[in-house]
Amino acid sequence: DTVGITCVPFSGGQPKGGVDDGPIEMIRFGILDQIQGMGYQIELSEGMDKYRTMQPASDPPIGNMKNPRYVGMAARRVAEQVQSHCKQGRLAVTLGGDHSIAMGTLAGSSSVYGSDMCVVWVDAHADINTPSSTDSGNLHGCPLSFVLGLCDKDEVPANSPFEWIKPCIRKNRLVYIGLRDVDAAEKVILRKHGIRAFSMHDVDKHGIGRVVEMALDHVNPDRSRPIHMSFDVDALDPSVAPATGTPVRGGLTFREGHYICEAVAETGCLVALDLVEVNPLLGDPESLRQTVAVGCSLVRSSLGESLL
Ligand code: DIR
Ligand code: MN
Ligand code: MN
Ligand code: MN
Repeated sequence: DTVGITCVPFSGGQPKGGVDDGPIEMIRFGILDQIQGMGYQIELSEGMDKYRTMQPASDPPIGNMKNPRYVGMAARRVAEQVQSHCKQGRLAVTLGGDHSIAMGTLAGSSSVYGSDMCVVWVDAHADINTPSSTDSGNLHGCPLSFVLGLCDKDEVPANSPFEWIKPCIRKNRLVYIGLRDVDAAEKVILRKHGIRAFSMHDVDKHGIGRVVEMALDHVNPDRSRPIHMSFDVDALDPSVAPATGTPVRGGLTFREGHYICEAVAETGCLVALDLVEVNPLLGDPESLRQTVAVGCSLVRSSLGESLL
C-alpha cells in the first residue's frame, strides 16, 4: 500500500505564526521513516515551499474573513494534491498547517470518492462558521461551512477566492468527536442542519468506545463507505498536546485520541487523514516535543500501527 503525503506549511487561517512549521517538525521527528517502517510506500507531494511563497502581497479582509485570497489559493492547491493521491489509490495524509486547509483536503478526497464519503471531524471546535457568522474572521474556524454548502450566494460571490469550492460533503455524512468550545452561531448551524456531534460530555457519559461506535454508526452504518478523518490536535487535552494555537481544557486523553484513530483504522475504510494545528512555536521545548510526538503517533495509529 502507498501513503500519499501532502505537507502544508500554512498559517494563514489563524493569527499565530509557527503552525506553518508543524509539517517540518513532524518530518524531523521521523514520521516518514515511521510510516515506511510500517511497510507502506510513500509518495510525497511536491513543492511544499510554494505554500509560503504563494502568499499574495496584499490580501485585505473580505467582510470579516482574514487572508481570504491566501487561504483560498492554498486550499485550492491542497485540493489538487490530495485529489491526485486519491486518484492513484493512495491513502492521502495531509500534515498541517492550520485547519483552514481542510476545505482543500475534503474537496480533493470527495472529488474522487464522491458524496458517499463520510467525514469524522475530531476537534475541540466545530470549525463550521460561515463568512458572516465568524466573529474572529479566522478561516480555520470556517472550513466545513464551505464544503457543506452552507454559505449564502452573497458570502461566496463570483470571483470570491472560495468560488471553486463546490458543496461536496453531505450534512448526514459528517460527525464530530471531542467538541467543547463551540460558538453560539455554530450551535445554531449544527442544530438547524441536524449535524451529529459527540462532545466531551458524551465522551464522559458513554466512554470513548461507545462514542466512536455511535459516530461510525451514524455516518457509516455498514462500515462500507470511504472515511476522511480530519484530526485537530487541539481535540486532545492541553496536558497531552500543549503546543497548539487554541487549546481548550477538558479534552481527550492520550488513549482516547489514539482509540479513535485505532477504531477508524480497524474499519479498513480510511482513505484520507488530516493532522493539523501542531504549532512548534508555542510553549517550551518539552511541550513542543510532546505535541509533535503525539501528532506522529496519531498518524501511525490511524494507519493501523496498533492493530494486532
Ligand atoms: C472559533 C475558534 N470558533 C473561531 N475556532 C477555532 O474562531 O471561529 N478553531 N479555534 O480551530
Ligand atoms: Mn480545527
Ligand atoms: Mn480546534
Ligand atoms: Mn484551531
